[in-house]
Amino acid sequence: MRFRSLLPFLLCLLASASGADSVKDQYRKLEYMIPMRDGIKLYTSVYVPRHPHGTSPILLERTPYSAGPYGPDAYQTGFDGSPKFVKDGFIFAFQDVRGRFMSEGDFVDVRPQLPLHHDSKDIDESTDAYDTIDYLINHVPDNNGRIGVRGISYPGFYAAAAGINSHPALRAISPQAPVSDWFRGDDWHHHGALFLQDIVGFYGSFGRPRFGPVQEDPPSVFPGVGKDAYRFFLNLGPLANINERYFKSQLPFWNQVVAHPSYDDFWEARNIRNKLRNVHCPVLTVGGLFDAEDMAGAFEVSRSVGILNPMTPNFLVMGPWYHGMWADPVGDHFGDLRFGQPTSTYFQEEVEYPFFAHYLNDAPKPSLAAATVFDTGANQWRRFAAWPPKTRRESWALESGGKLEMNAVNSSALAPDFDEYVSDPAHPVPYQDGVLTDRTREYMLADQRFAAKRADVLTYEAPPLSADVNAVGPIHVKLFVSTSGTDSDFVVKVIDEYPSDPNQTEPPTMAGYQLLVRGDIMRGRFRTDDSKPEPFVPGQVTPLNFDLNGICHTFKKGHRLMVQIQSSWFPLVDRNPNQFIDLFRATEADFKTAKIKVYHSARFPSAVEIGAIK
Ligand code: PG9
Repeated sequence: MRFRSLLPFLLCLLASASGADSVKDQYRKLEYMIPMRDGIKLYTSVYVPRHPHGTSPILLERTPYSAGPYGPDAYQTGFDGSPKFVKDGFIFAFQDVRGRFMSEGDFVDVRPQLPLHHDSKDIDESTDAYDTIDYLINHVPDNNGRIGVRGISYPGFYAAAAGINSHPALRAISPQAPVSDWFRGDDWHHHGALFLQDIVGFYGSFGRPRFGPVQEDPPSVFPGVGKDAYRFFLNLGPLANINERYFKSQLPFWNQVVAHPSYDDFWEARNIRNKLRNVHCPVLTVGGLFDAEDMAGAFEVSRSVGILNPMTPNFLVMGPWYHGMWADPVGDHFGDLRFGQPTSTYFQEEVEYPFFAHYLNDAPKPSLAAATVFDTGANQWRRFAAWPPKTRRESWALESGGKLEMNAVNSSALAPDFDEYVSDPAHPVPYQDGVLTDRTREYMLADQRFAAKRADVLTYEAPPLSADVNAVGPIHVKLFVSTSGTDSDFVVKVIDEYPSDPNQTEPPTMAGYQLLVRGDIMRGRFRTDDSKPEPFVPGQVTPLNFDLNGICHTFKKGHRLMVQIQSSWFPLVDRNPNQFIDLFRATEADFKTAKIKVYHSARFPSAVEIGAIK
């Protein structure tokens, strides 16, 4: 979670004089309660240069995480991105979205976008942005009549929403790791599977009702997991215990999650992807290839803007980043990976600043490709005319004996045509090795050797590559499976196994490393239609097809492509009782072991398909 605007507030409390004073030296702070069309007023803090050089553009962030610090003399300690923004005299504005912190009104999580707006009562985040922009342009001193909106994660959702039916003064938006769809791929669910630790930890405080403007988050009703999240959530048991022990049905959004266990009108209304219409301003969508929270949102918002607004300049940047890492200093490493270059600084100085400086302030036009994506195996930026680019499809087939072969024909008719394991909800596969407290960001690229040792994880590996494979784009998972239950989860992980011989060019620390390049989970009941969940017929071979988020990764010569399959990923994801029942009402007795089979035969040729360039 990135409580980005909250950070300056916290830092402000602890700040050495340097931060806030340096901002206070250069900027003066104005505070507004901006009236929306329905009369609700939204708190907005605006930092304007003390010594303006003519007029300047406004860079706005709309956030549910506090536009504080509040009060005329409490200043933020700094602004995200290149210092050139400040040097150019940009004006910075921060707004508490409707119903949050010091703004009036009622908060609605990922507020549904209205198809039409008949009168002033018809409001949503696009109208609140429109009314805010109109007010700022007409009230903020020394502005040049042009506004940009940016934001990371939840603020990224509001940046995307600001582009819908965009105000003429809105000249550029940058949704960064934006929420796009909370049931299919962002934050709380991936392919319908609930991301347990994230949602419980987040809503314990964020989800508590508010009874009027406040300056701080309420204390969480969730006590935290202590030292060992795996043990905590295993002891917690079925999902029903979350309300029973902690939330007490007092958190409205959690109650809505419980009431909508499949994709329905509730989730459709909150899916911004097909609402991104009439986006008249250029869009720079940003995401991280190792982002554990809203990676899907970056790909999906960019794709949707392009489809629904074909004439609008639309740029995507995906770096080797965890959630929001592109806003942090330098960015030359993450986990055990070293990138050999300051990827975050590159983004801030060569992409984000030139993008806004051009469209808001007539600076030279940056030469941005449609998609600028970092190759996490070759450690280089690649530029594509479209995302995903045209690729050669390579099918890597699962074979008996734990082999993975490209374009194999499942040759041996004599070999057993399936592998099997027992999935036991009492002993779920950890999502990462070790005793862990908070959900890590490093799991997205962690060494998978810990999982390979488990009997309930199937591992398939190819021979050492004879040449580099430049894998680009989404990965298509095409399995044939069975379960002895009536529902099960399937986690598929695509792994880059480094050579075990330390004499290779790789750093010795990476010898034998099984680098997770991409993994994701499919809740089996949603395999055909997540609005119509379907049970398995116990023991019946069943196709299971789904996509893993895009990658841009060179599997180098001498490395091995590896695939792991398992049926739990805990406590990242809640456990499946291996029964087609409502998981929010399951009892401990409902959790059963299941025998899982993965087939690999001429008749049932399980495989993963990657796209390769060159
Ligand atoms: N991904 C985080 C989040 C988004 C939307 C709702 C709740 C959490 C975030 O970093 O904001």
